[in-house]
Amino acid sequence: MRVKYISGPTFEDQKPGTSGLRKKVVEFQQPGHLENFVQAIFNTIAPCAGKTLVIGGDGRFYNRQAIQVIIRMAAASGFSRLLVGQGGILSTPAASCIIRKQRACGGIILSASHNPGGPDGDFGIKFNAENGGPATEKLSDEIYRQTLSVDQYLTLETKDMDLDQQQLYQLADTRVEVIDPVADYAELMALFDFDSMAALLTRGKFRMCFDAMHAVTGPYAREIIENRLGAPEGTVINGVPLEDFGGGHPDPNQVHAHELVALLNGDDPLDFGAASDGDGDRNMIHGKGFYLNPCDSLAIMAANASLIPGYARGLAGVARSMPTSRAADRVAKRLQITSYETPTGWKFFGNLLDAGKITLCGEESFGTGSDHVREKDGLWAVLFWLNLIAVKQQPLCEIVRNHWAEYGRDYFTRHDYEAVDSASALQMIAALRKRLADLPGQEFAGLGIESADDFRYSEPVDGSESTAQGIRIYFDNGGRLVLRLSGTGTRGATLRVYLDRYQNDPTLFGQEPQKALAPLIEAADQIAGIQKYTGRSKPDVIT
Ligand code: VG1
Ligand code: CO
Repeated sequence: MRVKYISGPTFEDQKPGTSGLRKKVVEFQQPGHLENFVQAIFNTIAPCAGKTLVIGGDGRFYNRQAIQVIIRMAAASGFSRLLVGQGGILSTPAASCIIRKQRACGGIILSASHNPGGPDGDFGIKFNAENGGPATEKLSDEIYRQTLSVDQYLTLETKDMDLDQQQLYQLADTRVEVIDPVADYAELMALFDFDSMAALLTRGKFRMCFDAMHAVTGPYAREIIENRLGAPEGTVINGVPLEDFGGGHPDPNQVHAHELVALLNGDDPLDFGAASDGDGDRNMIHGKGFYLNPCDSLAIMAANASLIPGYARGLAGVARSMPTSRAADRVAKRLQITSYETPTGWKFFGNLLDAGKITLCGEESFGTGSDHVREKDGLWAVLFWLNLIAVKQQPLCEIVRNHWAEYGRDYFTRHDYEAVDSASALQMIAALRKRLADLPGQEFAGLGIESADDFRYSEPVDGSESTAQGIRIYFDNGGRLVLRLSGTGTRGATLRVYLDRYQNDPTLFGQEPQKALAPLIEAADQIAGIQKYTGRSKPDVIT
């Protein structure tokens, strides 16, 4: 088999965002586009000879074609071993687990996560390093630099492989192993108390549903929740990964996971429901008629971690992304452990986890995880909650209300304005940035501003600096407003407005978050001119 050197066009639009490179499928289908990015990864981590690489994706449209391209290129670059998920499937947390367990030098994960799929939808590619975690800022920058200078890529002339059977192939000097995508991951979940959870799920009283949204988590959830824990067949719905996610949008929030939300709120509501996203790293969790905010979820996990076998020794520390509410900080304080505030994106947790500074971490965007892998992990979060419910013998809403009674409640909401005009969005942020120094002391919608800044982060482990990570405005009522532009969208700009406020008056714990945060929401518009710049009277998605 001969290695071919193919000269391709150069691409200047391959700067990774919050989580890898995401673009419309048609952009990835341009000749040489995918190849350019993959070659840039290989050039960055060269030499490839003797190394193991993990490859898999969320099963969306173009996943299979892309994997064939990557296998050929990886063999041409001389990797000694490729581990490819059967059917091209690997959830993001499972890929992280396999990279670590199989001592790979890293992995290529094909996913645009919660972005819509199909021929007109989005595709994505990200590189995870040998710790199993997303490429750090430094590594991403290096890959980007390489994308600008790749003038040829290496490949082999060979036909497509059958990825649907678990088998071994030899491709030039490379051994290609088509592996069970679920096995290693399912084994890792032994950090939970399966006996108590199985008792909960098979007693017949507790009824739950897991909505895989026709994305990657179906096979994982079926194996663990139905086969290993014994939940009735049918507990996992939309469990077959489809190229177009069944026409749905695999973003587990109250808007897109409406099928699940209905099951938790109807006449005969279930006790527990959860959904995951395209690549299986997010989780949305509901109790009976009760929505669990992801910020609260992280805090409650931290407060109760010692009840879970895998975390019985306690926590080294916790971390949350900056826009996530400060509920977890209150728990950390009481546990006398450090709470870190990082920029948005899982890549900022990797060093802290590797250095043993934190055990749990999370983001408001339905992401929670721990040091068991180096990615956020949707199904892990669901199992964590099932384990808690099983050992506490309390319904989810009671666990949450008891937590508020103990720590107070951090009301939180995020308003997304999607696909707005990029120039206007950038202008809005720039204008606000200019006024930051003048804001303290001013009053908006009856709320006084105490401080305002543009979040910058000094990485405690490698000392790297990340600037302009989101505008933070703190109010005298304990409220906070954060504004930033999304780094995962592919159409125009997406403005994210995060609002949170601490409440310690128990008589006010039962409010609807949009009501509790109404003055802040009004102040946000007055301060930033959201309606004026976006031309929208209300957000597209509220979480
Ligand atoms: C969003 C979320 C962020 C998350 C990222 C990747 O990024 O806000 O918290 O880490 O998606 O999640 P942005 O830049 O659009 O706000 V996933 O599930 O797409 O890998
Ligand atoms: Co995801």
